Amino acid sequence: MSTFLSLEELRSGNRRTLSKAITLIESTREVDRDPAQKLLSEVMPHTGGSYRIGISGVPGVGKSTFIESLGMLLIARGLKVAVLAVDPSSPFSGGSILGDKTRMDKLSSHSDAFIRPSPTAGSLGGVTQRTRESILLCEAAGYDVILIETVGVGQSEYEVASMTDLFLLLMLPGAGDALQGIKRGILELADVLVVNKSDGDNRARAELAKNEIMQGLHYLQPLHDDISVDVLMCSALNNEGVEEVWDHVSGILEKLKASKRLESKRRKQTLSWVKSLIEQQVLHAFWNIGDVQADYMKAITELRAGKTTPMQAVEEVLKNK
Ligand SMILES: Nc1nc2c(ncn2[C@@H]2O[C@H](COP(=O)(O)OP(=O)(O)OP(=O)(O)O)[C@@H](O)[C@H]2O)c(=O)[nH]1
Ligand SMILES: [Mg+2]
Repeated sequence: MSTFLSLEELRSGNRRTLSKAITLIESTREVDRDPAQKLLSEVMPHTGGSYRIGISGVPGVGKSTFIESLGMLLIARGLKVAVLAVDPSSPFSGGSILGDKTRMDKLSSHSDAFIRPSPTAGSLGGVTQRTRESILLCEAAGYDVILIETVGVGQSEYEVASMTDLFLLLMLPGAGDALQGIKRGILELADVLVVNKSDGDNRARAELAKNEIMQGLHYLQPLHDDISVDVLMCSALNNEGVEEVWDHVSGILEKLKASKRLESKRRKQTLSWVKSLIEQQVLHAFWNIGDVQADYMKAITELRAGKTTPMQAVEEVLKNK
């Protein structure tokens, strides 16, 4: 597969080449492993030039609609936009991309945009791992802004926040509804909060949500002394307030960049990525040691039969490894 992929072609911005490159790094085939690693090493000097933005929120809050609206705005400003979706819960590849394509109608057919669905759950090393590498490929291909959509229901937020420069959380109108379903920890990840669907009959309810969220934020320690976490309102559907959201977001990003905080944030992210890669490989290697799987099944069977304790079962599996 790699014979079709040259760094020059990728750098020239060919979208098909970028697609193929992502397919290569997502591949679980052993033969693709080395070419994928080689390609990633080659692109490294050409990465880091984009703004990486995580966009999250409960299902149906309007993430895809927001990305369509923001994406078209960015393109109008002369930027190239890549959209990556992370949905670890998706049982098959691109579970929601059919819906997304219709929500991102204009964006998906624009030559300055690139949209990629979530990798197949069960990819080696996990979905978010592949997304981190896809970001690098998109940067090498010349994309200026990379938007990463993730469903706001679990672990994926933490992982997306750990690979982006800024995390934007979309919220629903209505007091009580606003914080519903959002775990406190996820609120803490947000650099910017936006109440979407602030249109028509929802306007008053959006104000309520905004106030409630601001009160919730009151108890949180801000991430930076000089950058407050603000709550904005928009209607992604009607294209209202999205420009203000971008001005706010880009203001924060420019501030982080000018003060070198962006650089140090990314450096820390890379270090913890390396650490988690090592941990993953060690785990992978462990489960593939000769008798480990058989010993595990045996220990579990004995545990179920009440013949052993959990600690003894662990010892049995780890013995002589
Ligand atoms: N009134 C109104 N409806 C909106 C707005 N944004 C999105 N919607 C609608 O909300 C529904 C869900 O929008 P999506 O953009 O698919 O939401 P999502 O968060 O991407 O959903 P998942 O990908 O399924 O998690 C659609 O019917 C949209 O038309 C908005 O600003 N105002
Ligand atoms: Mg969506």
